[in-house]
Amino acid sequence: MKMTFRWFGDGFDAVTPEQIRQVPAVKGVISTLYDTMPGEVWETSAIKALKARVEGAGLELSGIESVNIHDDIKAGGNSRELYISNYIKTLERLGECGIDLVCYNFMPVFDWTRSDLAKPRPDGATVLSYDGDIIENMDFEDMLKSLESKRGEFVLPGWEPERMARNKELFGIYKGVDEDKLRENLGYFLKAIMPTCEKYNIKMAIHPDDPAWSVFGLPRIVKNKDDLHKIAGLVDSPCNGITLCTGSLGSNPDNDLPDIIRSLKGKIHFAHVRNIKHLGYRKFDESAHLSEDGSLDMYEIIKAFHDIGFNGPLRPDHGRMVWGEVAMPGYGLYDRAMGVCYLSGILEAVRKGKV
Ligand code: CS2
Ligand code: MN
Repeated sequence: MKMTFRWFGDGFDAVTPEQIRQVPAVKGVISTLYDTMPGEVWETSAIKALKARVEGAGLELSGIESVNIHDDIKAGGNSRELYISNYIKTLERLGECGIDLVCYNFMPVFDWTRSDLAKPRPDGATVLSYDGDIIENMDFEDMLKSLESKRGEFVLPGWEPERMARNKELFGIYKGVDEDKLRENLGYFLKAIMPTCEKYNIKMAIHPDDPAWSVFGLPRIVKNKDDLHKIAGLVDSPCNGITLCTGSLGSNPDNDLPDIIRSLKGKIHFAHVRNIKHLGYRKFDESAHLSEDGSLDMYEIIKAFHDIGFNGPLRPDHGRMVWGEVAMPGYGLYDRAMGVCYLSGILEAVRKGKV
């Protein structure tokens, strides 16, 4: 397992690669070209500049999160061939630059959903939080307004204002797309890109839906063990794999994470490790990474990754906002750095215990 840290790039992230370099154990960053829109072909010069920036700070660019997928590919719209060929061009350029991991998601319209981006906890930290009663009684426009009022100067991943302005049109293209259709469209996309991925040895790692159930009536196909195995079976290629995100899958207490991890031996290319605290049916707060602060057993999770021989990049995922830090919701430096130290401690113990 290689410890990494997500970085959104200069101008988008309050954290710098130089700061990340000082977090013990971190060898690389997971980054993206945050100013590209889904469907766009990435410029080689921009990929090279990103790599040089990261390497200049003494880190490696360990993977891309995310190359986002155009909604026409997900919904199977008329322009999907164009956007698939654009995606392939981006993969070729990434491959030429030596990138071997791409994380993506297949959530229609938007990325992760929360009802609160800064819920105070008793210790004064603020966290991302989800309350199904609030979300289910909101319409999508209210959701956008609430996010807008709390995101500060930061653009949330997967919630680009330019795209969200077209949300009615985006919701429209998913009419008639149920889970089976969405999965079929994912299979179509994966079959088209796999030859390129295999040529450059780029491991594609699909990120689970967050939360692990349907929101705003949209279909979702990356929610549980069964879904993940169906996806692994869509295309038989070593490049078709999973981002195992404990916080996303763990939003549903029925998901037994160590069991899911063990069952996906060889298919996990990337790990997001964070904890959440279940508060009731479809209600949770994000917590510190520490097992006792949340509902997930981080020791058993790290042990499962170790036992299946997982050797890809792992990163802490969302952290709390502590010590007055101002940063992208979920992506401050301090709590994620604490998460790295804690996870590294578990890993050292598991490795030395040789169990
Ligand atoms: C991330 C996701 O912040 C997060 O929850 O794990 O935004 C993830 O980057 C995307 O879903 C992957 O495309
Ligand atoms: Mn994640």
